[in-house]
Amino acid sequence: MDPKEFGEFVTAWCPGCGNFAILKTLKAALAGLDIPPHKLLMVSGIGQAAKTPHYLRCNGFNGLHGRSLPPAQGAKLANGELTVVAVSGDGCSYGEGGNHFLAAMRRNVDITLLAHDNQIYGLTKGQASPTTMQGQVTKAQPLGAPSNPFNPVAVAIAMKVGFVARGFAGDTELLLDLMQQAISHKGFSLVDILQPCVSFNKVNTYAWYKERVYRLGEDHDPRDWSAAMAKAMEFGDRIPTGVLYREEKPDFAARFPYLAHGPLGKQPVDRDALREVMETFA
Ligand SMILES: Cc1ncc(C[n+]2csc(CCOP(=O)(O)OP(=O)(O)O)c2C)c(N)n1
Ligand code: SF4
Ligand SMILES: [Mg+2]
Repeated sequence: MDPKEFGEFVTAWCPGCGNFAILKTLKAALAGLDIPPHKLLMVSGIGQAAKTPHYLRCNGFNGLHGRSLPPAQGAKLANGELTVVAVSGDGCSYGEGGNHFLAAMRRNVDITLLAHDNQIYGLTKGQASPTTMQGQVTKAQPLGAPSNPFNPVAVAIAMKVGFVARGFAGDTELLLDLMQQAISHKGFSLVDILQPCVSFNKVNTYAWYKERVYRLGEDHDPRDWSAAMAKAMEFGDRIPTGVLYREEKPDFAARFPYLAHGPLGKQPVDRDALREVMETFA
C-alpha cells in the first residue's frame, strides 16, 4: 500500500519539530502493514502530538487532554475489526492521563499507545511535563523542575505490558519497525518516542539525544524481565532504544465472554432485555 493513502495535510507544527518524522514513519508503518484508512482509528487527547489524527486520512477521535486511552479502548471493544492507535504527548499520556495509562496497562485491550515524548508541554509553550528532567529550567519552573521524572517504560515493564519499546524521531528506520511490531502485537503496546521539541525544549535537542541514544543489540533478550527493567532504568549518558520487553498473554477480549460472539457493535440487541433493565431506573 502507498503511504499517500493516508493523505498529505498542512500541519500547525513548527519547522524542525520531531513530530514530522514520527507522522511520516507512522504512515509508512501502516502502509507496510496494509491497514487501509477505513480500518484504522486514531485517537488522541490534546497537545501538539495529539494533533496527529488531524493529519491522517482515516477514522479519528480527538478527545480531551489526558483522555486518549478510554475512547481508544472502548472503540476497540465495540469494533474489534478496527486497528486502534492512541497517540499523544508525554504530558497527555503520563500526566493528566496517568491513571488511564495505569488502567490500560492492567486491562490489556488490543490497542497501541504512541507517546511522543518531548519531555515538555509543547502546545502550552514549554512548562515541565512528567518526563522533564529534574532541575531543568523552564519559563514556568525558573528554579528548575522540582520533581523526579516519570519513567514510562520502567512502569510499563513493572506492569508486564506485553510490548514495551522506546524509539527516537531521529532514527526512523528503527521507529518504523517498532511501530509495526507494536501495532501487530495482540494486547496493549507502548512505544515511547523521544521527540525533540525545537521551540520549547532547548535541553533535549536532536544533538542531545543523538549523543546518547543507541540501539539495543542482539544480546538484549526482551523476554528477560530483569534485563528489560535494567535497560528501562538507563536514561542519562546512554539511552537504549528498541524493544525493551515483550510477553505474549491473553488480551482483554479473550477474558471477556461477551466478545466471544464478535464485536459488541455488531451483536444483535435484545430489546426486551434492554427494556427490562431500563424499567428498573423508572
Ligand atoms: C483538561 C485539560 N487540562 C489541561 C489542558 C492544557 N493543556 C493542553 S496541551 C497541554 C500539555 C501538552 O503537552 P504534551 O501532552 O506533552 O503534548 P505536546 O504538546 O508536548 O505534544 C496542557 C497542559 C487542557 N487543554 N485540558
Ligand atoms: S512547540 Fe515543540 S512539539 Fe509543538 S510543534 Fe513546535 S517544536 Fe513541535
Ligand atoms: Mg510533550
